[in-house]
Amino acid sequence: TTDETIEAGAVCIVKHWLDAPKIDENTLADDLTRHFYYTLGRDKVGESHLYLYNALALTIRDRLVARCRATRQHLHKQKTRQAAYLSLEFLMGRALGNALLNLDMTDSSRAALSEYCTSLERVAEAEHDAGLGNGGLGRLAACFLDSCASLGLPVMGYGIRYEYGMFNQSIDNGHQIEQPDNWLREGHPWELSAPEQAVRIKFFGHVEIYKDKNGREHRAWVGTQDVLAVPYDVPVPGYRNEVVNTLRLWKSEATDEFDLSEFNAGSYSEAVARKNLAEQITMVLYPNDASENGKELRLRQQYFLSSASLQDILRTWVSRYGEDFSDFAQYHVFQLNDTHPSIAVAELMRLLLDEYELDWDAAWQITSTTMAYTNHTLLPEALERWSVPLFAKLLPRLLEIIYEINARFLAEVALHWPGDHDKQRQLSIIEEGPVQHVRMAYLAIVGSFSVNGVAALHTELLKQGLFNDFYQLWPQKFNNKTNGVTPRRWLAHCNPGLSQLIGSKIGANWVADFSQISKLRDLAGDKAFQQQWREVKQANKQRLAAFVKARTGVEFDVGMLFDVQVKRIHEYKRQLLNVLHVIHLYDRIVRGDVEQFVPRCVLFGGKAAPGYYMAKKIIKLINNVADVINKDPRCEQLLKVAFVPNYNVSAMEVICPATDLSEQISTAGKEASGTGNMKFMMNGAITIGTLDGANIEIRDAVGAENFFLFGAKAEQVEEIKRHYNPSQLIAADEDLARVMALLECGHFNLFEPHLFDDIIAAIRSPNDPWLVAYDFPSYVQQQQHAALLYHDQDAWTRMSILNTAASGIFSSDRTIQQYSDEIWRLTPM
Ligand code: B1H
Repeated sequence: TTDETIEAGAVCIVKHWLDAPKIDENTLADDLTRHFYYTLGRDKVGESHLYLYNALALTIRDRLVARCRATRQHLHKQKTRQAAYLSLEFLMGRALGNALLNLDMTDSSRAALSEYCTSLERVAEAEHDAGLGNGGLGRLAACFLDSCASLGLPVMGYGIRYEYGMFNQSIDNGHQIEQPDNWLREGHPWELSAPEQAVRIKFFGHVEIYKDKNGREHRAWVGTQDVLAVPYDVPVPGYRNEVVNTLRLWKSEATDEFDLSEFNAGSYSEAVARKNLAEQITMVLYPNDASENGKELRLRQQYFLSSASLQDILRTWVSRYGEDFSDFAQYHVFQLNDTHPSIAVAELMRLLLDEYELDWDAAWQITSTTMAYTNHTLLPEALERWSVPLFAKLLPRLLEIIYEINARFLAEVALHWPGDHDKQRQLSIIEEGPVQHVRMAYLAIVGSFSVNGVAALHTELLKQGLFNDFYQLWPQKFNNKTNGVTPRRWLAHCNPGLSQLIGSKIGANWVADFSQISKLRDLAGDKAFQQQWREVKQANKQRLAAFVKARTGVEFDVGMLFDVQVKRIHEYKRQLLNVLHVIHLYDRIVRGDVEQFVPRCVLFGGKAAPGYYMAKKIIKLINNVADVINKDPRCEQLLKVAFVPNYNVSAMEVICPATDLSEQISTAGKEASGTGNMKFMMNGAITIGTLDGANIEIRDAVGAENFFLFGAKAEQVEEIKRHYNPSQLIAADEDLARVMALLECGHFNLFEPHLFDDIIAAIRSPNDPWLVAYDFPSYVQQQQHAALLYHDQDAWTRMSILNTAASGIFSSDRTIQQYSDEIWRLTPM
């Protein structure tokens, strides 16, 4: 037999298999058993839910693979414009429940599992969260992928397959302890690796100039130390539409060649060390939310992701259309999730110039019409700057290209502001100083056709403040895309009780078309419906109480108001303000001021960046305050406080359905958008919040009377800071004075003197950027207002229903539709 006949035979077999798929609803139970017995080689059912989980995941993956192939083939049939979402973070959480929901296979899976005498819930618990992100930015990327697939948009996610995701947090004596998150240890059944599609990534080396036979000058980046990027594909199912998109995660590996030379020279350990160096790149996620730390390895991660993803896309293009890039920009768009992958601007130039030999103008035309940049923060400490010496060492060719981009850009600046040398210095991509730095946000703006913020206020502040000069230069680039969250995971999946109730009233189409949720508005005053709504909330509170009890030992009483703040611990998010209010409630109880006191359970959760001293102190304070309160018999029926360790996506799935009051209390102008605020709103929590980020749009949507507003406004903040005197404010407010007195006498650190001195000093500092003392009185007042309203259960329930009903615009489907219409210009498949 010749190779050809073998191949023909194989094609025939594959075709036969594809034409008559043997996997469908009816074979699910059989496939589960097959994977359990054969793929995984198990026979004892009782031993571990992990194997059943893996067997079910593989069974579902089979079905995803089939649809993924069909989606790819559909795209291959005609030349289709597509987007790539480039992100250092994809905070996916668990995949099983979401896949079952989107494929409508929950019931059949439940039935299949019943033969093994276990519940789907128990099995699903065995899955590790894919915690490849820090917080909002990473989770946004995950919600976006769900929406892209559900809207049938050709969008591929590109990220890093970190060996270790966001660290696991435990609490020891009130202190945060970080443990590595070895999430792949027990396997990751969802991914499929494609080692044959690995690409080479260059680092270090130097640039050589040479002339070709026509006398044209070329640059070659040589003497590099190369690393392989190996793709692992994770399927992303759309909601009941047969579409399955792909999230491609890159893992770094050593190339083979240097192993050999060193190995043969007898330096076995050097060979291994090089391998380790290569594999280091994708070893661990940097755990800093909204602050950069300037580590070389992080820049390597950024370049590794950007280069691998662009090479992947260019290679596919060349294999289909040859090296003609004239209409490339018509078919491709790259969305940069913050500046983290913004080196892609220079890398696309390099690939087009050096690898495919386009001239500068052609390459720039393509780059600057395919790149789009999303900004996620105004905080100066989060704006990425890389030192030029580091760049020169690690990525010499890219630095050259950045200098050239900058030179041409500064010429444009000179034309726009003739003779204004300050402008050129201010806008330069290269920041001058003792050491030069590359301003990554400026590179991203200059190289992109679109620059967007993530909430209306945030975009306004970008245009009027941080990026004002760029806005004057290119007003048409700037646009807003208010964030959203997927209603599949954040309502349909995590709150089955409420979903069912909603479905019984307005039908099930809201899951695919979340604008329909507004139909609930007409039911907000319906007493019978209110009663059912409360019963669902009560059951969810029971579930959360059990969760809190299991993780902290604290017993929440479901009759009390559940007041929740879960998010990364950061001074600007002001968990501290919340603790001060808790101390105030405690003080009221102790001094007997309990008339009209509404009993509350206050829940905190969130991780502090390991190097963030104040954030860790705040965690310790929350825990100490909780200890004192929970042990005091006077508080027993009135106040409970818990800090739930290891807050993550799966924890939020239990927390947000059970929350009554959602704490969104950042200093105005500091939280770009927030997305937890939207998850709580969807699940019928009422927000107590400042006019910050998307809170403003939440309040506009639900009506001022259904939102507890307090605090300084963004435009007042600078003026307040000018003559800020917190000690005076403390003296003038009796409640705050008493709270500070309790803190300052060491009531919450009796055996650890001075423990909270830094926190006290921060609150009392005239330079406190977060204005904790300033906002305290109005915060307490709104908390009291909320408590009184909670007394009137009918009024509260009505507000709760109205919040869910008004949450339609906070679906990430709406956000993605806008990205698609206004930036990507994609056609649904
Ligand atoms: C947000 C970040 C972020 N903004 C640097 N910026 C990081 C910055 O690892 N790093 O270096 C990681 C994350 N994250 C958040 O994005 C905003 O604070 C939220 O307000 C916003 O809702 C979210 C999504 O847009």
